[in-house]
Amino acid sequence: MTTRRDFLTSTAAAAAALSVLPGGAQGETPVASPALPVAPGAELAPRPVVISSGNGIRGVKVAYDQIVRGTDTLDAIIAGINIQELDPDDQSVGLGGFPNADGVVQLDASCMHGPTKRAGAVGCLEDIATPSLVAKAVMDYTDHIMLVGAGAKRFALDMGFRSQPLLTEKTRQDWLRWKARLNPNDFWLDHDDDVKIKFSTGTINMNAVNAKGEISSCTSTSGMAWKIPGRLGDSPIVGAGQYCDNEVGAAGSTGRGEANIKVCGGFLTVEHMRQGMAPAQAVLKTLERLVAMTESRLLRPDGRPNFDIQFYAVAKDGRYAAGSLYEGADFAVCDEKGPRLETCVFLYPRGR
Ligand code: SD4
Repeated sequence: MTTRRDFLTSTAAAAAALSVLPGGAQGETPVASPALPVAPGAELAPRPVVISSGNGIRGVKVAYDQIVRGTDTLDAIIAGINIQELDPDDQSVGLGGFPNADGVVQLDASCMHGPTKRAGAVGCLEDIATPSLVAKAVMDYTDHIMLVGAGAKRFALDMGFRSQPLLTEKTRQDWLRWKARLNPNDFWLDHDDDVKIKFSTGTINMNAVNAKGEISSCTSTSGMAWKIPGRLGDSPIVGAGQYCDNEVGAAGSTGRGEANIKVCGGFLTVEHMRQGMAPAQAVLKTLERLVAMTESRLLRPDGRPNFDIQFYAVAKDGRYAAGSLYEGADFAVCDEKGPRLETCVFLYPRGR
């Protein structure tokens, strides 16, 4: 049993252990004890709650509604993620996702189901629009956790998934432009235009906790545009792209996967919550570690990373937050107040 005195002591210790908390995270109270399923004061955080990267604004509502009707948290968030995977206009995931340097769309996804402590993942999956569902099929129907490449595709076909071309006409045109602009001295003529290739939000991560405190997480992506064929990002890596522990919470990431992999950011964020940090503090602590692990070639003259990355976290008691290296990122939430975008806490203000 944790007494009130224990709680106050551990809270003070956790607060003291934290360095400066930029980005408006100061207001949050650290959780009392990792052993407590529901922290004191958590009655302010309603459950169920679903959070995701900003591009999941439609998906969090679908997932929330399903969870309220009794659907399992993992099935519900995958239904939310499927919306982006099947949307040809979202060029960061599934159908219409940016291809690799060869013009081939290779998709990554992973998921974790808190109540049963199971996980599944696929990497470099071609021709199947919903890698999140294939990752769940790996979890449901095999004794493995991760399948990649040709084996992942064969597995998906065996499981009844439909093979389809994933490169849309728009994405193919963007790829041709990228190729043509690569080298002014090659035999590809630059297109006679200055169309900017627009990078969309990039990847979807979604996490949910239901009224009973059951938690799940899932991440799906087409990865970095123009990547070297065969490249795996953080999204399919359990512990990096997403992680879920039913006793503590879930966390996931979007942004530069190479940076996340080195800090196992999904796992690390959940571990921060286990140590007593509130979600906002947990994501900021992970971002601080990530900056400390950034190699010098990726640092700007002011010492800050020349890329951005986000972490999303939900605690078992329903509190949630998302954090970004730089100010200005949004994330999507749905609870009893309905779907909305909220602002990420951050390490660095824009323009400073
Ligand atoms: C990756 N984390 O493959 C993904 C990409 C991403 O915004 O999130 N882009 O590295």
